[in-house]
Amino acid sequence: MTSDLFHGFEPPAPRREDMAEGAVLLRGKALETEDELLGALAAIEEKAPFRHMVTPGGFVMSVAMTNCGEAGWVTDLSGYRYDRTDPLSGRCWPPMPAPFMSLAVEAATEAGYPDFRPDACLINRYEPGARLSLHQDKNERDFANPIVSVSLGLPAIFQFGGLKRTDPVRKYALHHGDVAVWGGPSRLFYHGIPALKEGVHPKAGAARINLTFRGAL
Ligand code: MD6
Ligand code: FE
Repeated sequence: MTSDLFHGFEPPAPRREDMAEGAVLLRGKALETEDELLGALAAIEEKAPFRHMVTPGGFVMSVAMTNCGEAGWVTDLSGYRYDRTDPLSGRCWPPMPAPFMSLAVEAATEAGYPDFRPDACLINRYEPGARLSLHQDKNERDFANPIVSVSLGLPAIFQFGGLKRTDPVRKYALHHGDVAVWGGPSRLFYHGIPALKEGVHPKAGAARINLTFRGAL
């Protein structure tokens, strides 16, 4: 008989989960630096506020976005692309804060991508009801770079499929502090986030924040 059973403890959740070849989930990886991350985010928002961008098809996105780093991901009626300037201000995006960069490099290294140095960070803010339909991340120049994705605030379901839109999807609950890294054979897998549930997070309020680090240029 194990003492765990005797005391009725749950076994600890695994810290590392493989989602697919090349794709791993590092549970709680961002918790150590959550306050630095959220503080740096507040400073970014002052210079480059969250905004609802328009897709090339003319739909307003339910997810609000901003960026930091040398380049930022933008969409408007003319298409999706990376741009060195914020179209709202006409100025450069705020630089990537040191705690963002260290977390991205550490997580990528743990996941088997030690050479990753992101030049762009797309920041997504979901309020209850906001969603991101199944898509591939394919506006980056070099798919040899993985993507590092940090979840903060309210939990969400992450749908992770395959190379074809119609491939079956697996679902992962992403919580505050979880970091997903994917690249290699799964770099172009379809993924999405169904409508965020209502809630309030003690550190982030009624929202989920997702930081995705990319090698864009
Ligand atoms: C999100 N993430 O988690 C949306 N893309 O809010 C993405 O679309 C994403 O998490 C590429 C790699 C990781 C991601
Ligand atoms: Fe994506």
